[in-house]
Amino acid sequence: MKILVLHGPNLNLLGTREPEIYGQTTLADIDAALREEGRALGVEEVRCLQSNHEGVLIDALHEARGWAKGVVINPGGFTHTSVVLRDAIAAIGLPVVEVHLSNIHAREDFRHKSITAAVCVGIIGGFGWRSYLLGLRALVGVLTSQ
Ligand code: CA2
Repeated sequence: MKILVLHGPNLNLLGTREPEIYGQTTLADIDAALREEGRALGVEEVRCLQSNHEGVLIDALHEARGWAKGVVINPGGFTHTSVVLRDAIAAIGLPVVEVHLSNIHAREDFRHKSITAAVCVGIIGGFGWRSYLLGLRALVGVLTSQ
């Protein structure tokens, strides 16, 4: 079982700005923790990609059909804006878990709506970097019970 992890725009800045909201953990730390968690769960590969570009994220979702069993995605700000990302998630036919570092419902009104959530198998948010690990665990649970 191989899993794709996608990080959306600005998440490359993690650990360097706004630590009061997003914590001090860097994206490299999160990717390392995900790979370790994947090993513990018996996942063959956890492949991580960050992009600030909608099209790159969509291409990665399309390509995942050829090699991955499922996807963990933090769409970043695209969560609240991107119909095209939602369409790509819906189109690929793979289980996708949406994760957020922050609790989007406890923040500004414009973050309360996720355009992408309805086409994901589930969403996890508010647990900082641990949201990703919880998302990976949930995805593996879904895949092993299928
Ligand atoms: O809580 C999350 O994971 C978000 O997806 C993060 C997005 C935000 O737009 C969503 O509403 C919720 C923002 C990611 C930006 O990350 C930064 C990290 C460090 C410094 C600045 C931005």
